[in-house]
Amino acid sequence: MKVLNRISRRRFLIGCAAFISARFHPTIWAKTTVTKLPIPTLIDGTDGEPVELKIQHGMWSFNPNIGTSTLGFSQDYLGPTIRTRQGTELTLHYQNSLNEGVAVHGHGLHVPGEVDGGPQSVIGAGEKWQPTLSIRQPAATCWYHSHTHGKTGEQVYRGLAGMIIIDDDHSDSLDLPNLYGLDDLPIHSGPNI
Ligand SMILES: [Cu+2]
Repeated sequence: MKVLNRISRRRFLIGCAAFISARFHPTIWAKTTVTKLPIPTLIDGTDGEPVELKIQHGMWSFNPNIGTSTLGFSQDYLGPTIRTRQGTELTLHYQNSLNEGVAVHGHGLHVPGEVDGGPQSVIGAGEKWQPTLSIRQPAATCWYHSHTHGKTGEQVYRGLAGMIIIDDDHSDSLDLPNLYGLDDLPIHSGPNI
C-alpha cells in the first residue's frame, strides 16, 4: 500500500519540533493531559494501483480504559484518507471480512451508479468488490461510507467512513494549508448521508 509522502523532510521536522515543544512546554504540561488527535493514514490514489480497503471489525477507546467494538476500513476505526486527482482512474478494492453485507458509496463523487456503491451494490459477507472510478470533477472533499440498506447509520457511526480528497490544477494554485496531519486535518463534522 502506498502511503503518500508529500511532506518534505524539512517541513515535517519543523512541524514535529513545533508539536513536541508545545507538548512539553512546562506550563502546558503541568495543566493538561494531551490526547493526540488520531490522523488516518494518507494513501496515494493517483498511481493507478488499487487501494486496498478491508472492511473489518476493530476496537477503539473513545474514553480511557473503555474498549468499544468498532468497524473500519483496513484499520480499527474509520478508514484511510485517499488523495487523488482530477483525470485519475481510481480503483478501490473492497474486501468484506464481516459476516454481514456492506454497500459502500462514494459521497460527492461524480461517477456512474454502477461504480458508486449505492444500496443496490451490496458486498456480501466474505466477498470483494473492485470498482474503478474515473475522476473527472474539479477539486473536492468527498468521503466513502457505508450505504447498506437499513444499516447505514449503525455502520457509519461504528466506523465505516473515510475521506477522499480530489486535487486539481486550480486547488494546487491556492494558498491553502496542505501539510496533511499538521495543518490540513481530516475531520468529519457528522453524517450527511
Ligand atoms: Cu453519502
